[in-house]
Amino acid sequence: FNVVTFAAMATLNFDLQYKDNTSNARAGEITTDHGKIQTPIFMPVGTIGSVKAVSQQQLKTEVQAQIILGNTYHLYLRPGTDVLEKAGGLHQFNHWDKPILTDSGGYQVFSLAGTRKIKEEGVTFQSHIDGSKHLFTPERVMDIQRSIGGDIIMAFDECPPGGSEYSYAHKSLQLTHRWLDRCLAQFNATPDKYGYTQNLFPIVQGATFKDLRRQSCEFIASKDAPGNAIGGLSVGEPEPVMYEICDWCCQHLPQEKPRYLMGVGTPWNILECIGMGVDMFDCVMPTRNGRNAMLFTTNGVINIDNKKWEYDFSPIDEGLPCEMSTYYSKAYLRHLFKAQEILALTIASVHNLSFYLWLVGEARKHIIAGDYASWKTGMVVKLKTRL
Ligand code: PRF
Repeated sequence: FNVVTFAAMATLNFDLQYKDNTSNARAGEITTDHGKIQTPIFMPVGTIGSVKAVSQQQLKTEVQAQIILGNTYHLYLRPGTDVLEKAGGLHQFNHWDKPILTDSGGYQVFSLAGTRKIKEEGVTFQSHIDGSKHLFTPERVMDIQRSIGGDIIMAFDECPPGGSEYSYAHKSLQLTHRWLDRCLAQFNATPDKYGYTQNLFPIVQGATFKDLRRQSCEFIASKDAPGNAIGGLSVGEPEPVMYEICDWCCQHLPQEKPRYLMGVGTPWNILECIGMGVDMFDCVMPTRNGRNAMLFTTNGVINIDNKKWEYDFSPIDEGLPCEMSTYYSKAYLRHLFKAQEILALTIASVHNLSFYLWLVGEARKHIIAGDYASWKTGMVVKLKTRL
């Protein structure tokens, strides 16, 4: 049997099941070799192959995650591709048997690494762990993501900083497009390593400039990839600009392919962008902010550190189908944070992720019911409330 035919047969499928009449929201189903994903979906971030403070068991039974993220940059630096290959890929290594998506490192190199230099060939950077020097090229990043074995892997892009000028954004976009062609060539020249199909998503860039964004959407659409991502947003631009560019990109990306908005965002950001036609989201916010005592609930935002909760023995959030959110009280979780008990980090992370997964599940229900726009308007107000 021939690997190329097998790969072609099991390429990710996107079944666009419902379109909302009152907005551009869609509900669909992505099928990968590690199972199905119902969209719109939120993907918990598991940077180093672990969603911080949360076990795989909790991700499945409490959070009800359908797909998690890993990061090429981190996994390459530690444990390294040799360990991952000998384990049989990340799914075997961390025992997550549902879909995995890996980001390419094209963002982490810029946001985390020390001194870095961008050239035509790729990016040289210094590890944030030990200062050692490395080179990421589009080819190398494809090879690393082949070794990690994510079901969805991302093209190597440059994400220009928020507020970039037109001339820089334009040059950067052309480089990202040349890198995409090199990613595709390398990806197509290398077989799947572990017997299931990997899918490469290209990334739209172009900063806050509509003509560049349109150019990028058209270039990327011409590659006919199984899905497309929108990068370079939520990097410091004003929120209305983020919404305008996201909406613009959705209008210029293919209807029949999943659209992934990278690294966004707050619960209300997610609801607004679902309304524009985004299908997939990831963000560190529920876990990172959770570890900082910020809770997102069905009634609004809570800072659980606040004295206000000292005697509040009501559940963290009664509105969620998550045991941790309904079983433990606000006063107890506040106490755990005050005492710097490590369980606090787990409860807050599991709760926040459950909330995010609940939110996209509710969005899906309302898209199917055909009343997404009116539901969203009320929900956004409620979720933004500071309790
Ligand atoms: N590119 C990649 N990953 C990302 C981004 C990007 O632009 C963003 C921007 N919000 C988050 N993660 N490769």
